[in-house]
This record gives sequence, structure tokens and C-alpha cells, in this order.
Amino acid sequence: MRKHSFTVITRSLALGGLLLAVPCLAQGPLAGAAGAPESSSTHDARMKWWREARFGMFVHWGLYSGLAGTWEGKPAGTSGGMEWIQNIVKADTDTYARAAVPKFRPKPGFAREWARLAKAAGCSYVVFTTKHHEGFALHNSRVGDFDAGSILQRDLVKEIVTALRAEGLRVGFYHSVIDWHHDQYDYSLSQQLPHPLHGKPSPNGVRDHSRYLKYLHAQAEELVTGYGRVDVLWWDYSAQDFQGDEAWRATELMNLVRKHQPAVIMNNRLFRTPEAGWKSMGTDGFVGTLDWRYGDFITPEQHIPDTGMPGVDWETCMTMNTTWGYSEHDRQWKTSDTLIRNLVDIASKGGNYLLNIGPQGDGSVPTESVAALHAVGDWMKGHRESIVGTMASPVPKPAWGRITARERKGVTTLFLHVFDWPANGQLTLAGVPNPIRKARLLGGGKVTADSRHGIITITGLAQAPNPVDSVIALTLDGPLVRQPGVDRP
Ligand code: H79
Repeated sequence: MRKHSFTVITRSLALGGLLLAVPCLAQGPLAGAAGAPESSSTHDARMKWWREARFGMFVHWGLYSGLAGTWEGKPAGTSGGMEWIQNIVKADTDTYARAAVPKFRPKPGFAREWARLAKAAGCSYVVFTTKHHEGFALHNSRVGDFDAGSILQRDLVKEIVTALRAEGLRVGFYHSVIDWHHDQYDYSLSQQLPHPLHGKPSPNGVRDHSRYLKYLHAQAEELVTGYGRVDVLWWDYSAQDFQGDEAWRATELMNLVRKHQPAVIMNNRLFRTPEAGWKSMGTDGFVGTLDWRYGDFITPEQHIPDTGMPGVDWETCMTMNTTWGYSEHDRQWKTSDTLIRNLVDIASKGGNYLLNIGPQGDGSVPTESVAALHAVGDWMKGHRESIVGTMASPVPKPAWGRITARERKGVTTLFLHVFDWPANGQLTLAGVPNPIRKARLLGGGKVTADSRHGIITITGLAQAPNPVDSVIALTLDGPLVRQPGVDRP
């Protein structure tokens, strides 16, 4: 039995204008490498780079990418996740592989394009699919024959990791525990998890799920031992009726990964319980608590929480059109303005943005995604300090935009992100008690800030210098003072 212990941490809480240091209980015991509890300070140290990063790139790429949302000459759909095409058309794995393998032809140097794109966009990390639900593994596996090594005589994980490292990017592995290929994956054990043969008898007779789990663990071990440091493991996914230790031997799997990668950061998707942050089966069905034994962060999918999640690390993953895996039929692209404001919105609530690309079967990135990411990168170039290394706003969001915050050596900086420039040219901000030292416009320009009766007023600009998001850095004396309910770890 695991022992429960509690760690006392202090958290600032402004009560009726009074600033108090209130001791509160944060749930302690975290499975460390050898099952030893991880302290809050060790956890914070491990999470540091991830919390500072704020912006990562997600890549969905597998056999489905070559199919491009088309099955037998017809669109399998015009919106939604085409990485699910095998399930959408209910193809068994042999039929699927026969159609898809010939269309998956990675061009030389594809990974360098991804890495440079992520870097140009201002991302600090990249999470890519080492295996999606279809079951095709991108590495060179010794324990299976449905992998890039066996079928293409290439190790695509190695190619990608090498390219990411060359750009100084952190490396994350997405790995699907759901598997539509493996002949021992017992899909009859869940009513909620998808499988192309769902509701039908298994063509190869009774399945021994424990044999699939051996394979799953063995491939995970290959991935965390063969490619150097792995910064993130992004598991996907579990259902209320099939999850955790029963479905995946999840605790053991996490400990196996931690044994080889003690600093790795893992998401919460091996589980589907309230303790692991989940409320329901929906992709926005999460609660604002997380016991670290079930993962380090919560994963809202295609969704930005209205307010942040105080005390919990979270990352919104999102597509740029409506599909994760490439589709030639999906034209519903978000504008780069939306992507920039999403990033700012998420940062202002203390979360990370994991923004997806779905490269084609040859590895090339859709031109729409390339253009949008360069536009995000252009904005980031002049405004990076207002995103990377910042924390959630200490006050609720103002009508004109969002706020991100930074505190260094007792000096607080608030970054005022102005989406809608007030018609009278006057920005106001309430709830910030610190005296003002300085106000400056990022990218250059004079602004004036005054504080009177607890309200800060910024003047000096008649029009928005940047139509998407103009940022004013407001330097304040003293530490960051948070209003209740807008705290973060
Ligand atoms: O990998 C991506 C998705 O494939 C996976 N997680 C992200 C990161 C995912 N798992 N579950 N879901 C997404 C939610 C289920 C969405 C569905 Fe659909 C909507 C299933 C059926 C309709 C999207 C559209 C997938 C198939 C069609």
C-alpha cells in the first residue's frame, strides 16, 4: 500500500484587502522512480521548463496522413479527426495497412522542416505521435512488425528527435495506449473506447489483453531508452469503463518510464477518474484538481478553460483546422490572429498551448499551417517576453484583453495584452495595488501610466500599434499580489 502524506505549502491570499500567508494542504505523495514520494520542490523543479515554455507544437503523423481523409476515393469526412479514419470506415488492420502503407512515404529531411517551423513559431517543445490508435509505431521496434523499422527500414523517431534537438527544442512523445492493430488488444473490455471491430467478435478468437500490455510496455521502454532524453510523455487515452492499472498497468508503466527518464513530464490520460482530473468522457470534462500519481498535467482538448485551474498544471491541445491527422478535405483553418490570441488567452490563465500540425504522408506540412505558424512566430519575435516565462494574470481578465505576469527579485511585471484598443485611447486596470515604476510598449513607443484610487490608467496611444495584440509592459514595485481564485502553482 502506498502511504499518504501531506505537505504544507503557503499561498498568498488577499482577504478584504489584507494580504495573508495561509498554510494550506497540498496533497503530497507522488510516485517517484522507485515508488518514493516526490516532494513539492522536486516536482516544481521538474515542471520548471514546461511552465516557462507556454507554447509547444503537436504533430500528428502516421499511416492515416497518407490517406489524407480519403477512403476508396471518397472523403471519409470533411471535418473531425481523420487520424481516426480506420475507425470511421471500420477497416480491419490488414485492409487498412494495404491501403495506407503505400501512401506513407516520408521524404528525406522532413523532420528538419518540422523542427525549423516549431522554432520559427516560437515553440519551446514538440510532442509528436510515436504511435496513434492505428497502432503503427514510428520507431524501429524489436518487439513488433508494424513499425517504421520493419516496414520502411527507417527509424522515424530517431530522425525526428535528432532534428528537434538540432533546433534546441524539448522532445515529447505522444503514445496511444489504444491500439487498433495488435491482435491481443481486447477491445471487448470497453464499451467506451473506440475500435474498428467494436461490437463484433474478434476474428482471431479470444484475446489475451495481458499480452498486449507486455507489448505496450516493451515499446514504451524502447522509446524511453533508445533516443536520449525524453521531456514529455503524452499518453492517449482512457475511458471511465477502462482505464488505469486495470486497462494499461498504468502505475507500472509510469514507473517504468520514470526509471529511465526521471525528469519526464507525463499527462493524466492513463487514467479517467476525478483524482486524475477527469469529470466525464468529454474532452472538456476535467476538474481543477490533480493527484500527481496520475500525471503531471491536465489536458483540455480543443478547449480553453474559462478561467485557469488554480494549483494545477494544464495544457490545451488544439488543431489549426478541425483534424489532427492530415485531411485534404478540411478547409476550416483558424486565422493566425485567432491562434495568437488563443496563446495569449491560455498564458493569461497559466496554461500551455500545444498547437497541432498534421503533415502529409511525405512529411510535408500543409502550407496553411506553415503560413499561420510563421505569423505566430512574427508576433512572438517582438512579444516573447510577454509569454515565455510568464504566469497567470493576478486579476480577472479585463474587457480590453488579457494579462500575463512575471515576478523577479521582488519586482513585478504585468504584460497588458490589448486585443481591443479602447476608443478613448485610455486603458484602465483595477485590483493592482503595487506602485508603478515604469510603463513601456513592447516593440518601442511611449506610454504613460498613473495609479489613482487603486485604478491604473494608461494613456499616450490613440491607436493600437498591433491590430492583433499590442503589449504594454508595466513594471511594479513589490511582489505579485493575486486576487483569490486566480492563483496558480
Ligand atoms: O490524438 C488526437 C485525437 O485523435 C485523440 N486525442 C487527440 C490529441 C482523441 N481521442 N478522443 N478524442 C480525440 C475525442 C473523440 C472525438 C471524436 Fe471523432 C469525435 C470521436 C468521434 C467524433 C474526431 C472526429 C475523431 C473521429 C471523428
